[in-house]
Amino acid sequence: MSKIPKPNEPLVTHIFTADPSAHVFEGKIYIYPSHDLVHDQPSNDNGDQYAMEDYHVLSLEDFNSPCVDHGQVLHVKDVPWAKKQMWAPDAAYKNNTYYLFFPARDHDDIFRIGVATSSSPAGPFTPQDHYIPGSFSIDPAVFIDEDQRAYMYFGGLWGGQLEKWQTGTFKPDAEGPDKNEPALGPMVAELNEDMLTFKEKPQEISIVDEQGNPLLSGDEERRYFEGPWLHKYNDYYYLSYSTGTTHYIAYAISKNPKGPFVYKGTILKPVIGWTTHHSIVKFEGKWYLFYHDCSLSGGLNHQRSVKYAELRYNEDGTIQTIDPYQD
Ligand code: FUB
Repeated sequence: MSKIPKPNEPLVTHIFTADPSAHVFEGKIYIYPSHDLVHDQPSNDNGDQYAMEDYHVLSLEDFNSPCVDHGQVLHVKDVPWAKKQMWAPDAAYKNNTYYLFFPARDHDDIFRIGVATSSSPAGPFTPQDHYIPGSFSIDPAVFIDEDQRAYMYFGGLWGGQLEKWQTGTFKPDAEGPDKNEPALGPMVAELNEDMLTFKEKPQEISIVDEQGNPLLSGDEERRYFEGPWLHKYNDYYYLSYSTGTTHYIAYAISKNPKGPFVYKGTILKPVIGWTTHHSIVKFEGKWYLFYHDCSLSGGLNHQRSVKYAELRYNEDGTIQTIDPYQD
């Protein structure tokens, strides 16, 4: 049990947590983060420093209550197909079941996305024997629309291997598009009713500017890098994501859950640390951003802490940019 977390302060301080996916389940806020470990792995663009092995679930009764750590809910040693690097997870509820979606490297060192199930939002979760057939790369985010159709958004560059799948098969030496070519977008696939398999082949999402031109690979302030999240506000789908090398959480909107999405702006300014990763959730009539930074660890990129801030919309549906060190 920790003290009552204030905005822009770590939700918990007894462990390092990152990549928060927040949802309201059973009237409470449940947060599904990565669990960062203290270790001496080398730091590189391949992400070897993110050597996570398990997941914990956190919850908040509301924003006036301490954050509860429900303990370890899944470990890599219990996932038959996974070898290492339990990266950013997400969760969803359907069929009277809670689903935990998570990426990890398989025994060939290729990132795949798996599923584990539970009867409780707090876990523990029982993994499927195999990863989702046809899944690849990292950072699953599952959105269930008002019509109950479920979509998985996923994909991340560099350590997340997205650029290695441009031909539809894994090419270990493939690089991203040239600076003047359209940037790679995140992937989306509708899930079957069972929530364990894709209903269709994943397709790439296009993110365009106000003129309808695709964002270019060299447009690092705006183009997609990793960490997609999807929420709906006033009948628009909002796709938000990390720009990676420029460290923003940016967003784009569409009338269709598969896009194309029109770039709109920045939700979160750069945080302390290299990665930035977020989720957006509505609770008791207000909207909240969950994110992480490395302030507690003194800037160690692989030791991050989950925080929250209130998120506000303007009248025209645009989102006010959050400065996590000033608001
Ligand atoms: O936590 C490992 C990776 O770092 C995540 O999958 C990315 O989104 C980035 O936050």
